[in-house]
Amino acid sequence: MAELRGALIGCGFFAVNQLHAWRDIAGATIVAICDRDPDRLRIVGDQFGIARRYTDAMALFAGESLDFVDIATTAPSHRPLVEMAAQHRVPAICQKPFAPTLADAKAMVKACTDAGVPLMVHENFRWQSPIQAARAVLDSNEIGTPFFGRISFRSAYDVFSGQPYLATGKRFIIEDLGIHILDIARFLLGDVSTITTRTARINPAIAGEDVASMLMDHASGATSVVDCSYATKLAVEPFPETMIEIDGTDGTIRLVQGYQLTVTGKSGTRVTDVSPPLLPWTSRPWHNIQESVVAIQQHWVDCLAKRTEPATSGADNLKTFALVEAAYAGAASREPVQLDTLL
Ligand code: NAD
Ligand code: 89Y
Repeated sequence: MAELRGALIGCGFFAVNQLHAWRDIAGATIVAICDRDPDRLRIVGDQFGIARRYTDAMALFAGESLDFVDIATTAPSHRPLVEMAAQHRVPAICQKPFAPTLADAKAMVKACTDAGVPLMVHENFRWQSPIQAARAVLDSNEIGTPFFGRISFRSAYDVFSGQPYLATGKRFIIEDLGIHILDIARFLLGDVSTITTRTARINPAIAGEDVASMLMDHASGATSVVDCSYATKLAVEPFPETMIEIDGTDGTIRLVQGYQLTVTGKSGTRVTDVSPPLLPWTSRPWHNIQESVVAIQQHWVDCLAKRTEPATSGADNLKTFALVEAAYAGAASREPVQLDTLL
């Protein structure tokens, strides 16, 4: 297959990882970049040797012949940019959170479906190698049928210095980080029917909630607890590790700090180091997230080649995004929220 020609819109903090990852992926090249901030455009264009640069996305679509666009801006611009891609019949990847509201996300899925173009949300946490290792254990049936899960992310890492907008939004941890952890819960235990949520703001310097505890019923009958915090000071800072406990009819999975995976099942107990690899351009502690960027972008290229739907397609991500909306609604009402009322 000929090399795919892609463009990246949004050359900020996280986009640098996406551009490094594109360099590692065979079959696709980023031929043009766009950012409305000329300084970011220059810095990133020079760093990655990309000469074709635009400050306006309309001009990018008009000026380039593209096989896909990779949208790495923050949520407020996602809907207009995805709709622009659909208008130009260009397949699109959109960073999480998919959109500011579920209504926007649904409109974006419809625009791409109507235009007949693939849409994938860059929901990368499920692509982290430790999470994939846990999924592989479930697929092997070693622990039987899961009936309980706890997916946990607790940290006090300063995410605000790299991403200052996280301190100012009315919504914080569920929309920014919890979305990944909720997606991992769906990935491991299946779709969710009901969610009950409690939130708190511990850090007085931020506008949104930095603690969220969620209890979920899965359609399979399993129960899960998803708990997230950016107010948890630990002896050894675990950022950005997600811890996992799954109990099944024949055994258990435990993914603990330090990327140690313990599986007790039909063939006894096995402890494995599932640390993510340190790639030449990645650095600790972000390497876990950075490596998953390569995996999800490779998945996109594979799906375009095979004309198959990406695992985290726009349509799939509506179910993760609905959990975010349901969590905020349930935190406000202190009542359980049924997901089928939103989807
Ligand atoms: P950022 O503010 O550093 O960068 C965004 C860039 O987009 C800025 O340079 C801005 O000028 C540009 N931009 C915004 N609107 C634009 C438009 N309409 N046209 C052209 N350029 C535009 O933000 P960031 O921290 O890089 O985050 C970007 C997205 O990545 C967010 O949605 C964030 O949640 C997500 N993110 C994902 C992960 C992950 O692991 N998946 C990690 C961090 C951030
Ligand atoms: O924006 C967030 C994300 O997607 O992963 C971690 C993060 O950078 C901070 O919470």
